[in-house]
Amino acid sequence: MRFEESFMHFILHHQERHNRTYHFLILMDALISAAKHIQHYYLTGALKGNLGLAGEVNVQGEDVMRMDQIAHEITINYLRSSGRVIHAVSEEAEEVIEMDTKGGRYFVYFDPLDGSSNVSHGLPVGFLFGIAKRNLDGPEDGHLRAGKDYRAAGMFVIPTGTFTIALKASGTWRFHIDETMSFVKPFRMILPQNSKTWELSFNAANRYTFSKRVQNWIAQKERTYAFRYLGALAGDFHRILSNGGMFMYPAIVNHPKPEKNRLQGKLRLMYEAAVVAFMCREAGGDAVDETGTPILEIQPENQHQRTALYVGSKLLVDEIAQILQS
Ligand code: FDP
Repeated sequence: MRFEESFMHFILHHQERHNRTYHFLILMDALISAAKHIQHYYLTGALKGNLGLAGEVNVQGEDVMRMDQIAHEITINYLRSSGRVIHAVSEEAEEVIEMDTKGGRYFVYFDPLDGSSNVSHGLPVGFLFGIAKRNLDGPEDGHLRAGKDYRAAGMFVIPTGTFTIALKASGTWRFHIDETMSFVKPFRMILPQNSKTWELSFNAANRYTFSKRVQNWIAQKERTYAFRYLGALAGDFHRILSNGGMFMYPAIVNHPKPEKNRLQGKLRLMYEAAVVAFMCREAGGDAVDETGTPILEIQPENQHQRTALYVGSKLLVDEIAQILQS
């Protein structure tokens, strides 16, 4: 009989190999439990037909679907009871959430249900998270951390049962859920060099609202690469990690209704863009914003800050970065 290595064993071995404490293991156990719990709600909710709008508006002024709120509360509950988190930042909460301010070691930034337009269809959504560590030796250094300071970042694609995580300087790894609800079978993700499988992923309806140089670049590339868009960052980025290419959500600068321009882009820096950028860099790729600045270098000024995002194979990201900087 063959037993696949589980994620928890994988992390245990990783911590032991690097002579580290078990605190990170306890934090990961909380995140895994939250993801499984959310997956359960998502599947049973879809079956019962109760994934509708909750009739509330979130801090970004968007409709909150009932699942977003449920996923947020589930995650907060597990993080709090882990006793390892000092502060958490959630897409669903305007303020930073204080947890164990004395004993907590980690800052956790998360979006518990990303890609909410897929919810009412029962299609894939993401649970994205980034983790930074408190400065235990020196002065307190706050929760606003650039992606380069993250210790780990990952995403669950719900309800497909895939989980991808990148560990600082130790690569990006994918796991699949088995019949016992364990994430198993670590597989190291490295972006393919061969451009045959590369894809481009962006919302084509926005194409003519991008800057002229980005539009021109797309026009040059569109016959070279396949095009895919699910509308949930985790699902779209999952494909890019496997196949190579680039996911982009550029700044909206040419909208026919100027009030609808999004000069800062749409996606959130701390719990969306920096999370996928971290995973991408550990898999050999890169990510930049609208000025061609590496996403992982951006120092956030606010936990809900937005950014434009170009993430994927290094060759394409370098190419677009050059154009954006010119
Ligand atoms: P959503 O608004 O549906 O929650 O940042 C959120 C996000 O989804 C990403 O997951 C997704 O990549 C993008 O926004 C989709 O935006 P568009 O609907 O504008 O394409």
